[in-house]
Amino acid sequence: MALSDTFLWGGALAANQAEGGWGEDGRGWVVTDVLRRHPNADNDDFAALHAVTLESIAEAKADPDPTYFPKRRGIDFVHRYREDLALFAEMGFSVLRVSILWSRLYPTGEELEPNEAGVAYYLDLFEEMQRLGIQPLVTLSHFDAPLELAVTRNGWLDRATIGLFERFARTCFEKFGHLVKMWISFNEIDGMERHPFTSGGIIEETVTETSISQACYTALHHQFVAGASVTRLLRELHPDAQMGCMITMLTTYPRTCHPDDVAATRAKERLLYMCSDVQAGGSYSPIVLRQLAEMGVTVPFEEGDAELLRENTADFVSFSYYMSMTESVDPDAERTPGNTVLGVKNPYLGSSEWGWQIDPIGLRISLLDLYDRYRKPLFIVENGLGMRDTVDADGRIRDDYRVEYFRAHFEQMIQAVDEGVDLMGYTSWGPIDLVSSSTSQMSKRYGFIHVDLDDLGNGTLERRRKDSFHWYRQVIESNGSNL
Ligand code: BGP
Repeated sequence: MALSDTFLWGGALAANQAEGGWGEDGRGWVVTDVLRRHPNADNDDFAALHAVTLESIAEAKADPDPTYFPKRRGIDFVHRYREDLALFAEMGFSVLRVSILWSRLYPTGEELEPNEAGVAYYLDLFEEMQRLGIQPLVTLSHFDAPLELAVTRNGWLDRATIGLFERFARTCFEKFGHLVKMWISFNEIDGMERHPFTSGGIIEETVTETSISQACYTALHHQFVAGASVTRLLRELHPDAQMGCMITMLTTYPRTCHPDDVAATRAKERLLYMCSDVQAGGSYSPIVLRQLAEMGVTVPFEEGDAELLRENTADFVSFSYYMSMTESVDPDAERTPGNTVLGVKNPYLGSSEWGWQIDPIGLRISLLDLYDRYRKPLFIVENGLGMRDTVDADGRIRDDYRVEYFRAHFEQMIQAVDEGVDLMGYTSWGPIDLVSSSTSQMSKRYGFIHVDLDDLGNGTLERRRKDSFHWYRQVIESNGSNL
C-alpha cells in the first residue's frame, strides 16, 4: 500500500523562533523576546531558562543586545522568506506550517486595528507560497502572547484575553482566509503547566489564584473557549476551511507490567488526552475533572462554555511527536530529560544528544491510538531530531543520523496508514535550522537546510543544503515509497 496522492509533505516553523525582525515595522514585544539563553551553551535547564519575574522582564527589555535573547533575531526569516520558500519548493513541499506572530498584527494585543505592515508581510508570505504551490498550515498561537498582555493581564489567566484573541483571529481569517485553508488554534496547548509563561503569558509571582496549578487550568480553559470560539468564527467566514487542535503527543508506556505501574501510566495518559478530548471530543472527561478536583483545581466554567465547546470541535487532530515516555511508581527509577518534561528512562531506547529518547514505533502507536479515540483525520505537524551538525571542510553537512531518524519514523507512519489511520500529512519540525524553543540555542539543529549562525549570533545567516535535503526531496518525489 502507499500514501494517497493528496498526502501533504512539508515542514513546520514557528514565528517566534524563525522570524526575527524584532523592533521593526511596528512589531510588538512577545513573551519569548525576554527569554535569556544561558551563557553556557550546554546548559538546557528548562525550568531555569523559562522562569521569569517582573524584574527579569524589565531587565531584558532594557537590554538592546540580542546576543542572549536569540529569539529576537530568529533566523531572520522575515527578511529571507523568499529564499527559504524557494528551497522548500525545491524539496517539493506541498505544505508549510507557519505561525502568525500575534504582536506583529497587534503589538500589545489591545489595539483596535491591526498593524498594516504586519498584515502586508503575511499577505506576501502566503501569496508567495501560493505561487510556489505550497499550502499554508497556519498556527494562530505558538508561544507568542504579546508581552504586554503577560505584564498587564497575566495573559490567559484573564478571561478578557479571549476577546482580544478573537479580534486577532478575525483579522487573520478576514485578511488571509482566501489563501489559508488549514488552521491550528494553539500549539501544544497542553504545555500550560510545563511552561506557563510561554504557553499562557503567566508570570508566576503575580498569580493570586490559590495555586499555580489552579492558574494554569484556568488559563487553559480560557484557551479552550477561545479555540472553540474562533473555530465557530472560521466556519462562518470560510466554510471551506478547516481548524485543527494540536497536542504534544507523549505516548506513555509502563516501566514494568506491575499493575501499579500500569495504573499510573493510564492516569498519565488521561491527562495527556485531556486537551484533545475537550477540543476534538467536545467535553472534559469526568475522570479528569475528578483528578483535578483532588488537586484542588476547579475549572472556571461560565454559562454557555459547555455548549460552545461541544458544538465547535476541531476538524482534525494534529500533534508533535518527538519521543515516547515511560512511567513508574518507583521513586528510584532512573530519569531522563524529554521535551520540556522529565521522564523515566526506557532501557530499550537510544536518545539524542539532548537526551530525548528516540522511538519510531511510538509514532505508529500514537497514530493508531489517536485515530481510534477521535476518528478524525490526523496531521503530524512536528517531528524531527535536534542535533549539533558540523560543516565539513568540503562544505558538506553529512547528517546521515537525521536521515536514519526520519526513515525509521516514516516507515512506522506509513505502516499506521496501511493499518487504517486517516493521515492528512506530515510536516517535519524545523526544515531549516531555527532557534530551539526549550533552550534558546541555535546549536540544536533540526533542519534539512543549515543556517550559518551560532549560539552567540555570529555567522553570515547563509543557507546551505545538508545531505538530508537531497534525501527528503526524493522521499517527497516518490510520495514516501523511496526511503
Ligand atoms: C515543540 C515546540 C516547538 C519546537 C520543538 C522542538 O515543543 O512546539 O516550538 O521548538 O518542540 O523543541 P526544541 O526547540 O526545544 O528542541
